Amino acid sequence: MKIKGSKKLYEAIASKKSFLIGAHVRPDGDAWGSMAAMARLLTTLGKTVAISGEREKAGVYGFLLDGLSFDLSGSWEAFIALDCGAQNRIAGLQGNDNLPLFNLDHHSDNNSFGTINVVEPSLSSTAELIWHLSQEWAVPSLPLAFYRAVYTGMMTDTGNFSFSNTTGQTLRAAADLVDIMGSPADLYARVYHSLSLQQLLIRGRVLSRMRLYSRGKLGVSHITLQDLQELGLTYDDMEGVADILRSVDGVEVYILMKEQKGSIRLSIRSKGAVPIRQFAAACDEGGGHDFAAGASLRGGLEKAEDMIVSYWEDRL
Ligand SMILES: [Mn+2]
Repeated sequence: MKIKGSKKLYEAIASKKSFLIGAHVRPDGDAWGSMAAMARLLTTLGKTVAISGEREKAGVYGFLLDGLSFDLSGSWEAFIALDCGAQNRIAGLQGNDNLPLFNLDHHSDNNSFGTINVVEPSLSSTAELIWHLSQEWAVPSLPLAFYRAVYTGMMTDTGNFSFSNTTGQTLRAAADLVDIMGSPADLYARVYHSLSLQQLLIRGRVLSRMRLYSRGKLGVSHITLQDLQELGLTYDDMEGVADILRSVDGVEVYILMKEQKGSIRLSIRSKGAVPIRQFAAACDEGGGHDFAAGASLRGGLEKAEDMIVSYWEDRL
């Protein structure tokens, strides 16, 4: 696949030696996978690279980062933002916002904030975008760790190749990756079968509190600050929790409300028939994809649930 803007990006990369790489706040599998893949690709091209991120928060994705630098000291010639729909979503840009900013993303609401923008909403993930770039640029001798990072990013953003953003192209890319790197079984196990007991228990609480509205088409549940305290978890341990609400027959839209101090953070998901991005935009702060988005609402859980239920009442 030919990526729009790829030649300009390649030339800009070729003309520079040192790069900082960052992704969105609360990085998910695609964000970590993309950062790791881009760092491996640039290193292979002979560049100096550091990841601007909190390595200790990588959780199950930590294995993708072995040997990569997080040392931000030194001078840098460009910042590469991955998987960020807007500039204010970039984590770790502070102090480096004077650098040329390369924006590589797949969010359809990306507002082209970069000096160079390579945004392809038809792709499943930013990792898939990096895969196509590596093919188009014919980067030789990429390490195994590059392919594993790309696969992990694609796997997590597509719900192990099951969500509506999974296309034939996604699967062909995944097939090419498996041909090169061998079985993806250990990547699946590392990501999906490596929960702590506490992470499993929080899923139990979320399931037991699930409520259905709109004739069973809307599923809502919540996590409180007290839950996190009792189980010794942080919001960084919450990735993927919302998706257990997907299992119920008839549910089209499901929303996990996460209590924060003074506001509620929402994970908003759709099974693929009903776009939810407009709902995210109707919240106090929100953005994302057609079928997966995040937002926040000021106030407490009860007020947030009222807003959610009344919004969807006539729309499902
Ligand atoms: Mn993504």
